[in-house]
Amino acid sequence: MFADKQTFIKEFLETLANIRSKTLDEASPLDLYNTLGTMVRNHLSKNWISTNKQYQMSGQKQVYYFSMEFLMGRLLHSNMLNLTIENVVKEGFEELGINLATIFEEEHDAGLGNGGLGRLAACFLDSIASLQLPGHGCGIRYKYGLFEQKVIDGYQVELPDYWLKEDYVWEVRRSDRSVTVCFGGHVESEEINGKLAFQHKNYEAVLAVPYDVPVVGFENKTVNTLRLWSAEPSINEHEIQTSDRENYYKFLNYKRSIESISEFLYPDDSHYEGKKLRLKQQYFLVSAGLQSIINSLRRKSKHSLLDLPDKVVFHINDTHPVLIIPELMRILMDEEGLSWDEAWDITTKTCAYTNHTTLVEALEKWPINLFRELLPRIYMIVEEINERFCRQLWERYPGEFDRISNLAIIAHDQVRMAHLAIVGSFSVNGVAKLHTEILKHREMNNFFTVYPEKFNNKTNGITHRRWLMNANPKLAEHITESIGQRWLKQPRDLIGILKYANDASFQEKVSQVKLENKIHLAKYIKDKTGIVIDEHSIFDVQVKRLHAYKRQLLNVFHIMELYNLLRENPNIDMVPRTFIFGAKAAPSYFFAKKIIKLINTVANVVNNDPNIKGKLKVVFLENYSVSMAEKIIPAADVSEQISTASKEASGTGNMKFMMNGALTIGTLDGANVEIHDMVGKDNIYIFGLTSDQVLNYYSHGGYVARDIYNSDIRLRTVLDQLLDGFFGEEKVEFKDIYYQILSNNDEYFVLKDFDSYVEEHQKVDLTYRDQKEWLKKSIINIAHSGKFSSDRTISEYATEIWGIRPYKIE
Ligand code: 26W
Repeated sequence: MFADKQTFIKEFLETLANIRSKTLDEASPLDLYNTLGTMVRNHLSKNWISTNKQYQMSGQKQVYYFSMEFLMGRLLHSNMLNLTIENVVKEGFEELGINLATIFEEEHDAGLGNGGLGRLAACFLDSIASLQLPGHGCGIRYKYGLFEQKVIDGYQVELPDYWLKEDYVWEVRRSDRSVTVCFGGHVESEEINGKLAFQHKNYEAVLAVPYDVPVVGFENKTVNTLRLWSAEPSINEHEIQTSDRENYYKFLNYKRSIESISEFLYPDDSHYEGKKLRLKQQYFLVSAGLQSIINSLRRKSKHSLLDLPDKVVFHINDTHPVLIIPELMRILMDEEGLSWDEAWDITTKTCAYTNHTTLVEALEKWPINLFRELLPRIYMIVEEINERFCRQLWERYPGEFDRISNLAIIAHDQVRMAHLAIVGSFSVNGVAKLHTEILKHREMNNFFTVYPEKFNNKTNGITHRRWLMNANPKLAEHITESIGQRWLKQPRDLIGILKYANDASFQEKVSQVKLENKIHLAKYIKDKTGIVIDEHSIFDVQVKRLHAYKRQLLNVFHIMELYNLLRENPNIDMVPRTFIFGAKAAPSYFFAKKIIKLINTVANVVNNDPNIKGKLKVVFLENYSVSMAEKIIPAADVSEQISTASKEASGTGNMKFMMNGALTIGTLDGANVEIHDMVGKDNIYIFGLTSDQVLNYYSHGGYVARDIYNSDIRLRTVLDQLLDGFFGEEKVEFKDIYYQILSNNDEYFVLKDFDSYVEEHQKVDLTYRDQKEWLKKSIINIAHSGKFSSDRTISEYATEIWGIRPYKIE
């Protein structure tokens, strides 16, 4: 149907009539989107079926990536790119008078994730399929994705994100593959043939129904699967007599409580909350996913699961799906009849775990009462894992109570999920070199001593197909014109443009593309916010979740300082700057929401002050999302990656910006360290404390924020403006920020790093005036960004952790 323009047009009009009962002139943009989406889905279905068949026949080892979050964004454009049908569609649409770009805008983002961890999972799926690897995602089909953010009067307001309002063209409901997940009840044991057998009784049964989403590889025939689970009552509605009122109401309550399991995504990615529903979600995902995988293995061959580690590997994306470890033990022992030792041997050879954060407040720990009540059999297994582990430790460290209780999986009436993950997995990895070193030598040092062989690093990556080819097609085209198209499949080949870093015509083209992208973004900003920005100003961008450690506050303080300078002297010599923010705060994260209010308050004053002659503009874009990132990042000049060193495990936005030619201003944190290593110190703006310095202050003290307040007049002015109503708000509005810094001694070293931050920004300003120099640095960044393609990351996972090989689909 995409063979040539005419065939496409014919099929398009037919499909439109078939599925929407409309002719072209009656069709809305949404009709057109749905029609095209359906066609693309139909087009890939042959390869989807054959991929599944061929994996099944070949008995290839496959990876299942278990994650509570998949932040997929939109799929139409990326699927079309991977299937190489974009040109035909574009030509066909031109003839029909349809603008393809506006049709892409009709797709609702699949926002089934919070931020870094969820987007990483989505990039990984793209790379797994593109590298022809047998691997699939396993997640939850939340009815509501991450909330929609509105900014009202400068404050964040959250609205539900009902992304399934229109039919989702990419999913296929597979009720024939439904499984049952059991909660609550109690466990009875009896001896059968000299062996203890456990039976789960009186449980609440939940039907888990899978919805499959295809994951298309780039220019190959691989179509892997993202399987998302939805919770439904296991009793059918028509089995209930509606005349029996009491019973019917009971059923409705039960139905509601079951459906709540897959109702919404928890919107917090920084503070762990011990909510029962969240634990329910976690077990629901793991149990449903695992049962369906085991069922399919059983369908394939009748023999036992003893060779499971040769057939599959389960990847645990942070601790959220860690219950896969006891769940697998349960299935192997209670259903397959294996012994503890056999089951443990298999489990610890099939599970691998990635840690994504060292923030203590994000570590998952479940109260044992809640855990035991909800998952009685699973709790028994975790208890046994813990006992055996502690016994082993006792042999190794006799008498060292403290050390053992530090390492234990269950302690102080809590189950520590990270401990369970490390003990039950054969691999534990961090997501950037620095992060892994911090895990090994600080946060998880005790475990590293026990299991040094398990620890390894896999620096994150991003798919260059979505983030360069799709988001910045003109830059991609320009690169291809210069070095050929091998880089599309071998992103490391981007290094080929290094030789053009000083080439005037290459620079000119890069500059032109950037300007076009900036004009585009400026128009978008004007349409969305009414704010007019100068496309020749420096676009200085910080887009990411709002969190104290990411230090949007440092950025705002810098803006306030610039504004104070401009008020004093509107003629100061500076390149005009536009600061652009996008950030969602967790709904219960009071401090983060205050910072959003501060950004908007400062923006309002600065943007409306005619005296500063448009030299400074501040834009807060509401509802930051994957599709918005695709518009912003290609237009950025400066990428703000300014977390307190040691706090950001990796960051992936940093990589997206670099790949699109923005220069980074950042701390030596997360993957910034590796970006710095790649591009060299002259092509990145590094400032602030190092992670060692930060960690030293945390352990030994010695930092007094108030001293800086007292000695630095710039900061004193800025901080005082928070309290004196300078920005036209009530005086109490920002007092919490003020006291967080001065009374709580500035936990994230905002004041400490301020001076060096400002100094680097001055260098940015100076360099930008010399466009040749700036473009050279920009090109050097793009040239080195190939390392940060998730294709590299995934090849490392495949060979060093998963032990899986590419399998070519014919
Ligand atoms: C319990 C609530 C909760 C939910 C999600 C706690 C923590 C999380 C995630 C682990 C937070 C997260 O997204 N971490 C980010 O992971 C990215 C991918 O590895 C990294 O690039 C970011 O640095 C890290 O903050």
